[in-house]
Amino acid sequence: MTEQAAKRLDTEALHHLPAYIQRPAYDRADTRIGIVHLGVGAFHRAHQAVYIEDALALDPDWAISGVSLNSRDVRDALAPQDGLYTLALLGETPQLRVIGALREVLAARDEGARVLDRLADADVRLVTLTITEKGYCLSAGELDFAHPDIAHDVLYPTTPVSAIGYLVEGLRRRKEQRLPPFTVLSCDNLPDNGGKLRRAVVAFAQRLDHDLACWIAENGAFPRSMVDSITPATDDALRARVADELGFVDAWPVQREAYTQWVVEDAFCNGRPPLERVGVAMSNDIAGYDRAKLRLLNAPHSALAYLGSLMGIETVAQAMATPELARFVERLMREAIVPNVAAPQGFDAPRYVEAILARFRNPAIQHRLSQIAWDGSQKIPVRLLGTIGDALAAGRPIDVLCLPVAGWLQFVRRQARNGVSLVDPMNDVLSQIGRRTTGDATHDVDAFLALDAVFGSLAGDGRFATALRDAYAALGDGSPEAVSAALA
Ligand code: CS2
Repeated sequence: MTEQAAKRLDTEALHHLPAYIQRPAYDRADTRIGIVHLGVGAFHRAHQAVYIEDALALDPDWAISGVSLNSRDVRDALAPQDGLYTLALLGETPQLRVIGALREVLAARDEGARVLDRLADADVRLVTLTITEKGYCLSAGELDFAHPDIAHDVLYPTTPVSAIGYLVEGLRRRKEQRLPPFTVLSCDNLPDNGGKLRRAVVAFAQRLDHDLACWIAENGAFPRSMVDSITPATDDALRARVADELGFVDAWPVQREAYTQWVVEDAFCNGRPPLERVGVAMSNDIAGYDRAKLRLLNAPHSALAYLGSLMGIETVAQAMATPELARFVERLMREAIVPNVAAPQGFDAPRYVEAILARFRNPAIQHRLSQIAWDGSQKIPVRLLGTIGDALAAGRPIDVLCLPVAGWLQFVRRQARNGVSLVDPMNDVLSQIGRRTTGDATHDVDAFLALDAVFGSLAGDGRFATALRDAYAALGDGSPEAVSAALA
């Protein structure tokens, strides 16, 4: 590493980067913060912020104030870097690019008042979110008023902790100041993400102030969107490579595959960045896209995560190089999921499946199965159970679809019995059930099926319970040999 490598990436460093490193093509000082982003994690920084980076070269009004709702890590890493960070595009010829779209990074736990000031700032016209499934505090698709964060925010609405609480307090202040609302754009992997967010925000506002709820419902906008790009977590190898190439230390670079897609419903209430000029597909009907992506990419991803982890495999590419697992996931997609995806017009399912499989196989991407395995209680319902419900309603078979669900149960069982806690908001109850499993399919599956927040009404469907017990039994003791035999 050169002598310079000890120095941090920052505004000054931009003048000293190797010429081939792409950097902001606009003057950051001339930009204005027009977007507040809640959940400024790696996915946002590798995806939406990169589109906005391109948009800023066309219109300086849309720089981002990035907010972490829970942790301080991103703020602490990026504040000394003036919000600058490096994006590594993984492909045959890896490329680095320094992104300048984040003009400010706030940690809400310390700087809640500043976050609210931003939300009430007339220049801010768009709030985007990547807070993951659990950040919405939903139960059966509706806002869960029993969730501790929501219960807190109902009591103390001017000092919120949840994303919903921040949005509603920001909107309340705007109404009071006679400012128009901002558009609220969900960028999370949830079906009908904008619709769910609208209902949650309006329901919360309704608890506080009927007029505010009406004002939001009439004047606000909550477009739906579909986001897609595989973004493995940052690791030390990436940090080292970035320092080496840049000649400056970046405390938190991000990486993603070269492929990226963002489909956004064109329904904004207060202007928008020139998204259609930077590769975003603007559409008036995105319902089909988000379902196709969740069912055909995220569901197989979860299948690989749980079945692959049980087999002792570490990454998606390794899982795809394991013949019985690769064969199973292809079958899952082509035979079991495609018939249950009501495709958007012009959608070519076989081509979509082929492209996803090629992305999964990409050996340049070290995407850890353990990362995808997080938050199973939030992911399984939206990725797999909807498909199972549709298949049952149409009288189609569900045995193949139940195998990854059973894989998740076996994974929970294994972690609990090994004393390893899950990265999952339902860790306590899941681990408790996991510890009490006996290996008997009926006993174990029925204990899990009692989790209403996960299985909902599907638990009462005898066909589902039977198929899930069979799949669980087929995975035997969940050992690599047993799983491998079940897939063969
Ligand atoms: C993955 C997604 O971690 C996960 O659960 O399935 O993050 C996936 O990589 C992205 O949705 C791809 O767009």
